[in-house]
Amino acid sequence: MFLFPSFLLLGVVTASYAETVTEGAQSTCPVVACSCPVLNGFPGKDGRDGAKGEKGEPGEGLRGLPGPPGKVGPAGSPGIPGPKGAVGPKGAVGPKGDCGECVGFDSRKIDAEISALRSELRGFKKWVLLSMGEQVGKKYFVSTGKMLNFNGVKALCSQLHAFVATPRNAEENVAIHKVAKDIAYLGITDERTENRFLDLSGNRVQYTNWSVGQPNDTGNEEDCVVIWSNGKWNDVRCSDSFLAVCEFSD
Ligand SMILES: [Ca+2]
Ligand SMILES: [Ca+2]
Repeated sequence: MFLFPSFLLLGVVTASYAETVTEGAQSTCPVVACSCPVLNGFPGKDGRDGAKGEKGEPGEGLRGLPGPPGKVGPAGSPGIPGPKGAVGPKGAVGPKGDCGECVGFDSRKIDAEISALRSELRGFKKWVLLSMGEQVGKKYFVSTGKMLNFNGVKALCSQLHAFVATPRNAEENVAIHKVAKDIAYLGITDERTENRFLDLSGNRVQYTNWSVGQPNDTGNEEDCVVIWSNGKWNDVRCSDSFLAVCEFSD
């Protein structure tokens, strides 16, 4: 019951289409060949990409202006140290500097302090000499308490920045006699020439206080001089040990 309208509709469409095709086909194909007209299908899918073409020739357009400089790149790593250079010539001697100025010290102040220390040391030395010895003028005679041979006495007094006690007059002889309190060496010898007595500076002695019968050079070997406890002198062997008495100057 519903098929009739459908066939009817199909017949109308077919007839209409046949007329359209017949009109267009008059100039393209015979009626017999196009007796069964069909509808064109939808376009197919895109084909695969073709092979890459060769690089083209450079264009002939105008070249653009150069761009601005780029930013400075990061610093590179240090290179390998170069070889050591040759020693250069010696420089000229510089000007003489003022030590006081270059190290910030006042040389005048230092000199003043040294002078003050020397004065203080002299005072201390004088106090010691007065406490331990006998003073005659600017001389001080001090017993060391050491019993030594003559060379030992000379060395000891030298270490004390003094000389072996050598009386130049009766007053000094008394002073040495007081401080010695024992047989003590004097700074007098005749080692160089027998019976010619000299002090340790090589000067012939002017004052003497020999005991009776002295000097007698016993055994021809007495070339040094001692002062006895009575203040008298005797020549003795220099290798014997006696008290060391030194004299200091103020
Ligand atoms: Ca002698
Ligand atoms: Ca003698």
